[in-house]
Amino acid sequence: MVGLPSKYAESVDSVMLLIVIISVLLLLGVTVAMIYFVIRYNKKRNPKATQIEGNNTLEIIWIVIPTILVLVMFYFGYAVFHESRVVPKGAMNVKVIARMWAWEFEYNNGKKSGELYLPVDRSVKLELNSMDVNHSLYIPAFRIKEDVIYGRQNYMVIKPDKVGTYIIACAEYCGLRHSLMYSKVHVLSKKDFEKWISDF
Ligand SMILES: [Cu+2]
Repeated sequence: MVGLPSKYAESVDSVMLLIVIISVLLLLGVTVAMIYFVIRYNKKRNPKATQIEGNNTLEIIWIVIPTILVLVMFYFGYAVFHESRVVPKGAMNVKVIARMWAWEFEYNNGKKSGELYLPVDRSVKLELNSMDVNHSLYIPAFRIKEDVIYGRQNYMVIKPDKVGTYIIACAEYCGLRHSLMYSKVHVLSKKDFEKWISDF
């Protein structure tokens, strides 16, 4: 998982990979069992239907193993989700204002921008506000997405580890020009960010 712009994005991809692996194993298991039964119990080999009584061992196995699997998926999924809801101490605040159909980012010193500029290696709390309808702030490269609800403040945590430019999208249908509601996040070095934030 080289090339992702944050450790959080790597965690999300690891959980996704784990769930895909478990799903593929289950698919293979079910398919193999199905093919085996089709061949083993077809009319030629088994002309008279076999009467199957209960089998406790089998029933315990197919209750216990799937339960463990879903608990494992839940555990890792929740652990990573939880990380995204905790705002670290000393996080920088940026106010996000969504409206039909543009994003605006406002900094503590009053600077406003249509694109998001962030310093590398620093946790940022994005405070999500809507001026009109429901939107959703989606930054795919960082694997984060959060609803921006009118009349309610929501938040999102982002901590970029890599300098670069990434896409921001609105992921909640919000009207006619929703599909054009894009912006960018620019992750700058600390020095470049200081220069950018103090220049307005
Ligand atoms: Cu929108």
